[in-house]
Formats: sequence, structure tokens, C-alpha cells
Amino acid sequence: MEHYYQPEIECASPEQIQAWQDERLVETVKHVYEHVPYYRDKMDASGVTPEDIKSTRDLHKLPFLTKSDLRDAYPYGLVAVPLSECVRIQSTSGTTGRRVVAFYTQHDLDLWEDCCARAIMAAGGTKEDVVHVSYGYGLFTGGPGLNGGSHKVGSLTLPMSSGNTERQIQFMCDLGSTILCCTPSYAAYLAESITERGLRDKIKLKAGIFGAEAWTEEMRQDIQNKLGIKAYDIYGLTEISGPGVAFECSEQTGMHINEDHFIAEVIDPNTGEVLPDGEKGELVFTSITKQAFPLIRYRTRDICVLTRKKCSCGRTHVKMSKPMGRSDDMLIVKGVNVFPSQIETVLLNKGYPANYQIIVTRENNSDQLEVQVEMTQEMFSDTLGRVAALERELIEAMKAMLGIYVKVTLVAPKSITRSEGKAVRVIDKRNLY
Ligand code: DLL
Repeated sequence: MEHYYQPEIECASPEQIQAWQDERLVETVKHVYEHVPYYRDKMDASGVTPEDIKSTRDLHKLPFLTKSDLRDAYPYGLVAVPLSECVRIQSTSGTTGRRVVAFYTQHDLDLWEDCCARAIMAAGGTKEDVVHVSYGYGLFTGGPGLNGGSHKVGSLTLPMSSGNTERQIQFMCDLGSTILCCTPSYAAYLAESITERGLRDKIKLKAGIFGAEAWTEEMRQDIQNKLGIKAYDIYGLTEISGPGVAFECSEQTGMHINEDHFIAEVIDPNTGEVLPDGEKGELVFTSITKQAFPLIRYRTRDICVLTRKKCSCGRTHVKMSKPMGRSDDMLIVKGVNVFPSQIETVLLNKGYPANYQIIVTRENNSDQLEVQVEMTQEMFSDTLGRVAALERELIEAMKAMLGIYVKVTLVAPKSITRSEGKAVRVIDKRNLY
């Protein structure tokens, strides 16, 4: 139980991984064809039968599944076992359109928790650790996933959930939390609050496992410096189980995808063509060990690169880069593609904190992009009279990064609302017109 670093799986030879994937894919496709009418109809419509799928080399023959399929089949249309076999439902926040609900058998919960346990081990976690879980609990997968993983590692688990920053910090100090799990934006907020209270010396944190939203390398450095920890990335999505689909190891150069459970492809988002490793495109997952809610060729909308370079940690599973934003997060402003992560990079490189808000409006048929940027307290006391010059400097830096004019407004410390879960960075008012 306490050994969730599984070298025989995580460091398996490429041939072994391929053999697992071939066998499990064939079984999964047969299973969904027989048990999920929605899949059968989709495969029939594409003229592909389970017999056509003999190994992963045939994966490209299968149709893609998208979020709109999940919405069409809502709520039970993609469940592949009798409901009496399912023991849990989790769901996405559903900010746009209908919620996505995912189903789990006990076996599915076990494998999900195993994946999270691997992530905790890769961040240096052992049964000696106190794992402080500040992801939300409930329908969101963050809390339950890392909680289950921490139990499997045998660590002492603190199911804090999100919010109540005062109590978070008090427990962290009193109980000696060593590994913090939360969104990177909340970690930045906690770091800020700990520094302000002069409690940096009272905390025992050594590592953080941060994910569920895009964050930049600059933000990683900032959190690492402020909290004196190593900050590891973790990736996942409700549809494919939750956190732990991929996680970072000591090398901190991308996240190993648990290839014994998930097959990853990167495709051209416009043509659907499968791209070779090393090329940037949309990440597509096929789950090959799940019972209740197996998804085949699910388009995540996350843009990233896969690499198979040898990793110093010894793990052989393919690595995904940090998602460079979602294809549906990408803003098109005056015809130019803008990712919030590019704006964040400029700000952090210039020494601003990661507290900012992007506002897009349309005036006289022309898009306007404004970034409100919070100043630190020192900047605020220091820069009276120089604000306009600092804004101009940021406007220049944004122009160099994005190629367009961005209005920059420096705002007072603490004037931008902090997030306790996933940060809402963009307010696009164009839809309201
Ligand atoms: O965010 C699961 C999760 C919980 C992952 C805790 C990591 C930690 P959803 O709410 O379904 O699930 O959102 C999934 O969040 O498609 C990505 O766009 C984004 N995302 C998740 N992890 C990362 C990450 C959870 N490390 C969506 N970096 C995904 C960037 C991420 N984006």
C-alpha cells in the first residue's frame, strides 16, 4: 500500500507500454461498442467496427469525442456499466453550457487515486508527510482526487477544502503541513498572506502540487521563492477521471502521462490530423482501463506538446508540456491570437505579482484589450507620480509579446479579487453587446 512509486509500471520499457496499450485499447473499444449505444452509433456512422481495431496503430480510425457529445449524451448516455455498479459522480463547474458529469465504479476510483498517489510520490511525498489539500471538495475532482492519493501514500491527510485563508494558515502552522495541494493562483494568494503575517518561518512546507488551471514558469518561480518549496504541476480533467492524468517529477520539465491508463495523442485542432511528438497541438485522450466512463479519443481543447526524451527521474511515460492555454481560452483580439499566459509572462518578468484581470470590450466595432495590473505595496508607495511611465513600459512589453496595443492600468494593492479555486482572469464583455 505505501509504495505508490511503481517502477515496474512507471519505468517500463516502451515495448511493454505499447503492449499494455494495444491490449487494453482493443478490450475497451469492444466493451463500449457492446454496451454504449451512443458509441455504437458513432462508430457505425464512421464505418468502423471493433474488429478494425487491432492495436494502437488503428486508433486514428476511431471518431473523436467532444464536449458536445458529452452534453448530447447527458447525463447517462455514455455510462458503460449498469448504474448499480457505479459508486460516485463528479462534475465540472459548468460555467459554459451544461455541466459534464463523470461516473466511477470502485475500480475507477482506485485507479484515479493510484494516479494521484503517483503524483504525490513524484513530488517527494511519503507516509511521513502531512498533505494539506486546499482544492475544493464536492463535485470538483481536485479535493477528492488528491485526498484519495494521499491516503494511498499513507500520508497524514488534511482535507481543508478551499477558502478561509486564515484557518488554512493556522492549520498549516499548527499541524506542520509539508505538502500543499491547491490551484497555483490560490498558492500565490496563500504565499502572499503568509509573508504579510510574517509566518514564513513557522511553516514546514517542502513541496506543492498545483494544477487545475494554466500557470507559467514565472509564476512557479515566484511561488517557490515566496514559500521556499518545490512547486510541481499536476494535470487532469473530470471527463478523464480528474487530477493525476499527468504529473511532474523532480526534473520539473513537463508532466508524465500515466500511459498504462491513458493513450495520449496530439492533433491539429483544425484538421484532426495526428501530429508527431514534439509538435504543438490539441491533446486527445483515450482511457483504456476505466469501467464506468471510458472515453475514446476525447478532445480536451488543451494545447500542448508531447515529448519522449529520456527523463532523469527514470520514468519512461511520455511527457506533456504545460498546457499553453486551451483553444477555447484563446482570445482573438483585432484578429490576433492572445493567450492569457502570454500576458502573465510579461507581468511576472517585469516584477509584478500574478494578480491581474484581462478585460475585452468592443467599441465602435473595434476590440479593446485592457489589462488591470495590481501593484505590490512597495511599488505603490514608491511610484506615485511615476505610474504613467510604468504603464507605458508595460504597454511596450505587451506590444513586443503580442503585437498589438494593450491598455494597461495599474491598480492599488489588493484591489483585484483573489481566487480560492480556479482564477477567473478574463472578462470578455464582447458577448454582451
Ligand atoms: O481541473 C482537475 C484537476 C484538479 C487537475 C486538481 C489538477 C488539479 P476540470 O475542472 O474538469 O478538472 O478542468 C479540466 O483544467 O482541460 C485544463 O484546461 C485545465 N487544467 C487542469 N490541470 C491543468 C494544469 C480539473 N496543470 C481543465 N495546467 C483541463 C493547465 C490545467 N491547465
